[in-house]
Amino acid sequence: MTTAPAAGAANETAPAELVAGFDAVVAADSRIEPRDWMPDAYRSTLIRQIAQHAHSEIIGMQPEANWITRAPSLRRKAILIAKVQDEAGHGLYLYGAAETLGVGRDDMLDKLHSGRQRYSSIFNYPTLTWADVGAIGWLVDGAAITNQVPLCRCSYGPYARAMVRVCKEESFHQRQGYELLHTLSHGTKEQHAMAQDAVDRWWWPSLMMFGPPDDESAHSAQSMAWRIKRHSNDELRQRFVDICVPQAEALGLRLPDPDLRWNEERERWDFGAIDWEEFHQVLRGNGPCNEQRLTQRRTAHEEGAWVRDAAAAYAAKHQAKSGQEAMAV
Ligand code: FAQ
Repeated sequence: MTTAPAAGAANETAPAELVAGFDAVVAADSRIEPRDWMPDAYRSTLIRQIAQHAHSEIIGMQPEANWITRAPSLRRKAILIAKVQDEAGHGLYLYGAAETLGVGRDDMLDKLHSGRQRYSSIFNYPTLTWADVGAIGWLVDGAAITNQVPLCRCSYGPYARAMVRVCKEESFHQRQGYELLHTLSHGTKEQHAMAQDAVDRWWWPSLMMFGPPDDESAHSAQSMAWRIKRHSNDELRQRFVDICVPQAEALGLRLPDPDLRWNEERERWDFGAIDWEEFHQVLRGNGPCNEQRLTQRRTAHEEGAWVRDAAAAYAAKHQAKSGQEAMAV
């Protein structure tokens, strides 16, 4: 295909053959690659979603990192450090994927820090006890996998390929959370109560991770037509509930929803109403930890300036040296 215009360039008047070529690649379930022509709106939708996803990964390090120094054993501490480090890696793959669309990392971080780009609502809740680390692994990583496995077939190549590796790692994260909760649930009475309390607090926010209901989802229809998203928000939410109910039973924990019932006709679990007002409040910046998360992120960025400067100086020195060597050959 032909070379892409600069990001954001108006291309509403693009020649019909470019549009037809793009449509044919999407319809054939093939991949659009960075140098291919694509509609401006497709590009900006991807930048919005991938940047939001990348931001979620790095902000998502905070609630769990809160427990690294207090993990109950060396084994648990090593696992948690590895997991938090994985989330940083996911952020890097995703920022890299977004950069292929012509947007700079500094620009994305600037938009995160100034509230012009979002991160997932889920990371605005506090981790009050050690069991929250298990609930995040089981429920938050579980929801993330349910949402992200279909993204491995997203029509944009770099995003789809990043998702393959991310999903493998998330699946390990989910299992460690499940195992942690299983241990607590089958431990002392106090440990069981702590696990139940964590599940009580994380269940509903996890269901909100899938986004607003389909009839209020501004972007779903277009994103599905472009095969960025493969399933609607409600479809994935339902899939997640169906996976979690038997797992909760195996864990010996209760999901905090009195309306949870098996529906013979649908062969799916019916579940209670989600408090969408709470979701909108969190998106507006009024969740329990929004301010804390962004303040900590901005501080980390400012305090890390010397690392970025040192890396840039090293890269420039290295480049100058390899330039001199090339001249000498
Ligand atoms: N939080 O029209 P839709 C993880 C916004 S990674 C905040 O339905 P769309 C790993 C949405 O941006 C978790 N905002 O939007 C981990 C839009 O805003 P706008 C992150 C939300 O894009 C685990 C508006 O609402 N995963 O957890 C949320 O078609 C453990 C209308 O919504 C991803 O980002 C929300 N929950 O569907 C890390 C996956 N939901 O621009 C550490 C990729 C919606 O109109 C520890 N993203 N909004 O102002 C997606 O699949 C999609 O973007 C959705 C939303 C499904 C999240």
